[in-house]
Amino acid sequence: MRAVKSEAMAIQTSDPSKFRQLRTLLESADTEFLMEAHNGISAKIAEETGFKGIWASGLSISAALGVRDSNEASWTQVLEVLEFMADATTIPILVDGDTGYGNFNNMRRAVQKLIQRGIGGICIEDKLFPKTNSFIGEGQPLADIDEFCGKIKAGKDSQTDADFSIVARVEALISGWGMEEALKRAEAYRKAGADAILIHSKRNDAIEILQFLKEWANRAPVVIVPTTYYKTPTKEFQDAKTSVIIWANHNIRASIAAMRDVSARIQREQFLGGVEDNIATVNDIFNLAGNAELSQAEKRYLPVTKPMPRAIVLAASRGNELGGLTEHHPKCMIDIRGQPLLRRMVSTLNEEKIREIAVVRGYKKETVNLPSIDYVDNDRYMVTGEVATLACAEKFIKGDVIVSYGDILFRHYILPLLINAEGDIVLAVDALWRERDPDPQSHVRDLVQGSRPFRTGYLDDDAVHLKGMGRDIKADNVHGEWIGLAKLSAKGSELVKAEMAAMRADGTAENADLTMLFARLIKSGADIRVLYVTGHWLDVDNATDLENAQKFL
Ligand code: SPV
Ligand code: MG
Repeated sequence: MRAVKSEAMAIQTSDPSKFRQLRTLLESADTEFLMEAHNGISAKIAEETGFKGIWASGLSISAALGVRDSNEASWTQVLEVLEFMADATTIPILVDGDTGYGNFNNMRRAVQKLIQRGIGGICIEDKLFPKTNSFIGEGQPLADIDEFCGKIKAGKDSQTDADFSIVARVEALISGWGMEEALKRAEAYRKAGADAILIHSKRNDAIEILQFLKEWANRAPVVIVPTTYYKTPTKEFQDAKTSVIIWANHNIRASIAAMRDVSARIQREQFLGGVEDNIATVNDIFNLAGNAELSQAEKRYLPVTKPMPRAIVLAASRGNELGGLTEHHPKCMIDIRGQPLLRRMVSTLNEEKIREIAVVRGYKKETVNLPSIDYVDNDRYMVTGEVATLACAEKFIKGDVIVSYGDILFRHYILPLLINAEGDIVLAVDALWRERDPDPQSHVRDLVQGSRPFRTGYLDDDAVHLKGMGRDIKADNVHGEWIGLAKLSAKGSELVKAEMAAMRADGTAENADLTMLFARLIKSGADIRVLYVTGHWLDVDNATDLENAQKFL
């Protein structure tokens, strides 16, 4: 069976085990290839490209960490990187274990830790700790053969999975000791239990590697690293029965070149336009990171949260009674202690996590320009009424919606009460309307008759239904004043749109105010609920209101 991606987890699981997969590559009759990677993302890219295995290069991991390939990164730091690489992929990793991080005892512990993290195998080289990269200097001292064989044996004896591989890397050619020494060491390491021999060369041709392969005659799998003899066609190594070829540092070198290019260009141009088409998109990163799986998991495991309503704010009218104060902007933009009225409204909505806000503008619309809001315009605001203004926002009347006048201020607690109130259409109604102004005729007021008046005390929790609305309610029947704030459920939104369509059809939509809309809805059988509040709001119609608004805050 091929490696499988676990559906439920971002961490990848594999079948067969990664240990078996690596061993199969080493023992395969064909020449196989390992691609260098040095962190989670490069490992993912190696797998995505189609490689069957990864070389966790010491040089590359060190470079990616910004340190030298001289055991400057501790072995546990390397282990951390390997853990990310292994979690991110389903293909096996052969880790460049340098000299085994110490003596036989350090090697034993390293092997156990690598197995715990699902690393397929380790390659150790016969040099001294701290190691030096093979391409630096001449005549690097080699490990004592017996000491190195002991290390291989200790590793093999301590592995808890029979398929874990130990590759013994012969540095005799690198250090200038020649072919005899290389073959002698390779044979000793094979006898000590190594699962494969890595023969390394720093020549820029493959002469000594091909000679080694010939004389070795397939006694154990051979791994090569053609970094310096890259011009030799791969076919020559395949014909010589190379087991595994490691492309040892090409991802780190590619990324260094790419990062240099893009950094230099941005630095030079102080502009991103020049590089955008040459770099991976942010979405590409999300895809590589497996964000799709996380969205699926969120659906499975996170509690379902009710989407917050959107809001429609009606702010088309000038506010004539305010005279000169609304000469240059409508009243929703009047400054109330340092902030336009509309901005205070938007903050109140935002505090209740309402983010989708549509404002219908009219008078001096260009001055209504707060950010992060959808605007629609009623350009006929001079000759139309509230229903026509609301109709301009028709595309936003769907799902749960809060409809608000743009000239009101209210205490924050009112909004959550309204959002959570039961009913498809709910109006926030001030039961203390008389205290605001005892004369119902003093200015235009949206008076309300409920199925019962407001009651103080604990028992005011049975539903109140709207019975009448508008100026023709008899004074004795008035139970409150609509504060200009309503909630519609998804069904309520549909009812409102249907009633507005009916009003358009019979020619009443143009000049109607919202009280007429609600009055018609109850006449046609809709259940409109009343949520009583007790003061704690005001609207801004005239200079006195404005004065009260300054005090209200
Ligand atoms: C590595 O990639 O770190 C290696 C191979 O050990 S080399 O750099 O060629 O020594
Ligand atoms: Mg190395």
